[in-house]
Amino acid sequence: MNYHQQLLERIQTKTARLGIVGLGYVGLPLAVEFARAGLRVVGVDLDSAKIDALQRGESYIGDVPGAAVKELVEREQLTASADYAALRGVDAVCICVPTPLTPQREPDMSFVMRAAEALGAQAVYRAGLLIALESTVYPGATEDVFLPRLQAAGLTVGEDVFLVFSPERIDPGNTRFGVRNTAKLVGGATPACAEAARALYALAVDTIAPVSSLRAAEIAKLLENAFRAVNISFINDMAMMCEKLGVDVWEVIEAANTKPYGLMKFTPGPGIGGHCIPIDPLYLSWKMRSLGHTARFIELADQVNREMPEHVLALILRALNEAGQALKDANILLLGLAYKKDIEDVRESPALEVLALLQRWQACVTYHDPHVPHVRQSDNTLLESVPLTLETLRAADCVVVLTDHSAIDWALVRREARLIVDTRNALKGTAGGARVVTL
Ligand code: SAJ
Repeated sequence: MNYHQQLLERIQTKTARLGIVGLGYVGLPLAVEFARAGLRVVGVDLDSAKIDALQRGESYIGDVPGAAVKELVEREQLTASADYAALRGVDAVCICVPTPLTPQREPDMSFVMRAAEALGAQAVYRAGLLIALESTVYPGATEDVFLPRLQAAGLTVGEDVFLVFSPERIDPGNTRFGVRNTAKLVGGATPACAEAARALYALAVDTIAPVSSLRAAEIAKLLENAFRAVNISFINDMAMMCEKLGVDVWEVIEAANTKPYGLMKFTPGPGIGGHCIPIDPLYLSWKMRSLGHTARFIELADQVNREMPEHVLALILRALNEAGQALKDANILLLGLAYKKDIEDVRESPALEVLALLQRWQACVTYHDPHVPHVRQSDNTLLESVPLTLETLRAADCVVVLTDHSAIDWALVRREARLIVDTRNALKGTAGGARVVTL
């Protein structure tokens, strides 16, 4: 029996041991789903706080129930370690580490490279292993990173080691789609690689969508997120055009959305946040520049989306000015710092950019976010979320809606605030004395 057949058999009999590198918002839901499916899963993360929490049977990811973690850890179906040596002897390893940008806004592959190095250093690369990269990368990255290391380990991809790219599609806060019911793209270095990965992922995901190559899978993921970034930038530009035309962009969007075909609804906002949409498309535009091609839509979308915090500042300045008030020393209450509704994540959140701009203009800024108890500021001080009360609303010269969390009492906000700049149309359907300026 060859390595490929042995691997397939171990997967199909669920005797395979699976390693997950990176136990964040991608890796932990994946680890839990595979462990629930009956595989023995060992998760590795360099953040010992995550490991300690998991070993206590606790979850630190909003979408992953603590009870599920507790049960799987108690049964030793799921184990966690900060040491890559724990991965020695696994039959498959899924790599779910961050792929952010450098300060120069170019791909930062350091997390993937460090993981690839550590797997080699701990002799995890061995005959019979399946490696699945899930982190969003530039086209060609999976080959660039892993082929040399596997060859150096004396392994031949497609014969005694198997390599695929299978992009994560986690949508934080999405209560309808999770790991199991979101189709999983799988692109293999060879057909045998893809077959092994399809067998593995079929244990945790209902629908597997095979593609012909590593690059096809890498680029499909970039298409998904560039599609969102470009369309969100377009609707942000529509908001700025409608403002100049004196028309409510939210009404125009709802009107256009009555068309039952040919339109996908996007909504304007204070910019785009998260660790994917603002970042992933730039992995593609960066690669294209190296090939002498300008990814014009991606680069323009990035420019428009990054202008939005300044545009929100201009709305606030103008609204206060019309009330005869300067921004300097004005009491500004921000509602929502998370990068999108009903989640606790503030990474890349445009709300943080709005906060920083207002502070630079010497406004007195406080915030309320029911999901974000505090944020660390650039000067390393902690800013705490204030309670949403009559006092905090009435004390504000301007309330700025940046995240339309469901848990916020928008009717109270509308009743008690004097002036509101609403970048999310969160006040739709409310009534009250406040003057409301929408994006
Ligand atoms: N946003 C808008 N207007 C919109 C939609 C989104 O301003 O019409 C903003 C959001 O407020 C947020 C940012 O864009 O700041 C990104 O939001 P998102 O809804 O794209 O969600 P993410 O980045 O958390 O997750 C996305 C996933 N979400 C959706 O497709 C709905 C999914 O595309 C990917 O699985 C994920 O990125 C990823 O990890 O790549």
